[in-house]
Amino acid sequence: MKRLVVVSNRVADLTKTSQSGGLAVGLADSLKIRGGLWMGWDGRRLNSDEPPEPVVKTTGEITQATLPLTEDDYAEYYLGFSNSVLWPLFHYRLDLVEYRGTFMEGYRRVNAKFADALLPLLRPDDIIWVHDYHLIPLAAELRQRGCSQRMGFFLHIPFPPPEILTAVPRHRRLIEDLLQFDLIGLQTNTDLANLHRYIEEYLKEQVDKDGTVHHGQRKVFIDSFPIGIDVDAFAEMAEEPNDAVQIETMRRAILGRKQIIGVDRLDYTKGLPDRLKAFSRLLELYPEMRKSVTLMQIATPTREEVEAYTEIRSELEALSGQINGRFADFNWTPVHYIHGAVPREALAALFRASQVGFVTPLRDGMNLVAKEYVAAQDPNDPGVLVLSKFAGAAEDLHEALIVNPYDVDDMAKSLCRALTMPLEERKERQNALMKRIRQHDAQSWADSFIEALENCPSIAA
Ligand code: ADQ
Repeated sequence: MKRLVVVSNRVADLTKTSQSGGLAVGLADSLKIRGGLWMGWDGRRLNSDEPPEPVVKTTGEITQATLPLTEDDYAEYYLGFSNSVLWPLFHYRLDLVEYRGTFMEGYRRVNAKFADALLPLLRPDDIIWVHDYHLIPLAAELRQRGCSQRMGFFLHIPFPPPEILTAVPRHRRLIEDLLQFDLIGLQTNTDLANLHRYIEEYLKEQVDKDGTVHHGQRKVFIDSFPIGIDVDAFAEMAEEPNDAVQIETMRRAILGRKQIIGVDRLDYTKGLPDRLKAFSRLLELYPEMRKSVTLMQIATPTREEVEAYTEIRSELEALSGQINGRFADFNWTPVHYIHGAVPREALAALFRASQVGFVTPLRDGMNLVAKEYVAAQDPNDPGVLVLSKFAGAAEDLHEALIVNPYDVDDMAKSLCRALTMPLEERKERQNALMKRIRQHDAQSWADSFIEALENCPSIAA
């Protein structure tokens, strides 16, 4: 069995997979079984320009190699090209792209650094799995240094239509670099169609029916691998009594109130302002709902140094203040807004205690919160998932109430339908959704990607 080498911007703590998302959960077992190396940035920012020495630490079968970035790397590669160019652009938000020439240089420089640091740690028959938009040029950098190992790439975020992608300066080089991988994995069929179209229309190369691209002398295989969660682990967590959540749930039950829950990183792609507006519209359109429902929105701050992120924070705080100012009375606060992270155990219990999971990204690669909400439900009295049609998860989770996250009235009406849905219909939808999230869980995601990577024709062949 070949050793698995994983490279991503940050390295997850594999001793705490219960605290982590789909990536760490999916990879932990594969790394343990095959033995593995995981490399990424250690989160430090140094002033020096000296080539960074990776810190290598082995625990059991798994070795972690982490390296620091310089302040310039952080500004140009991380905040710059990755999060002010690729992130907004790949989420179809051309209006939020902030491009500077130095960003591209920094992006390439850090990918070259990663390649230099990884090279001495590689063995000839390793298989290498690279994650996400920060590291698109990594295979090209490694190939330039003589690596012929099999390399796969998985994009966690959407792949945009070519009309949007071509707004990135030097987009052709970016995609040609991407095609230095042997296997490219995307979340959904929509992403797949977008990449196929770019290859056919802009590179004038053919994509075979089975997803193979003949790029020069090389064969590159492209497919979708929808990521999932560890369903049983999350469901078990949700069943565990969580004191703080239980007390609050009992209090609501006595008052006959229902709860709608939203949980997200505080990101402009998650559709948070319109989500709050939809809740406000619900209270306007259906006055009988007043005092009988609350919206709990938990939002964890991220990337606060990027300007677009500070704006979303102020906008949300203002909106929740306005809704509460307009509708609250002395014993009912309609919006409960929590700015911060919540432990996963509490999150699972909160999902179970909420009658509606409200997940309305404007665009999302997959969205694991939608799947976590489903996994957490009580099968005898399940809640209802209201899900944006622009989340990757909507391609599969048909039994959710699918909404347009730009249409506040549509969302308000779906909220009302979810809150009043009869038990039988809720159970039927929940059953079907559970089957779907089990079919594409974290482990099957990792296994199917690794199997496809192992089956790629090797470069030497
Ligand atoms: P994210 O954009 O981070 O991931 P998502 O898939 O929803 O989005 O995963 C977020 C994870 O963080 C979930 O496990 C969630 O429970 C947790 N989380 C979010 N807010 C939290 C909070 N306030 N407190 C505690 N935990 C919180 C990217 C892509 C997604 C893709 C994933 C995986 O943007 O589209 O689904 O990678 O590929």
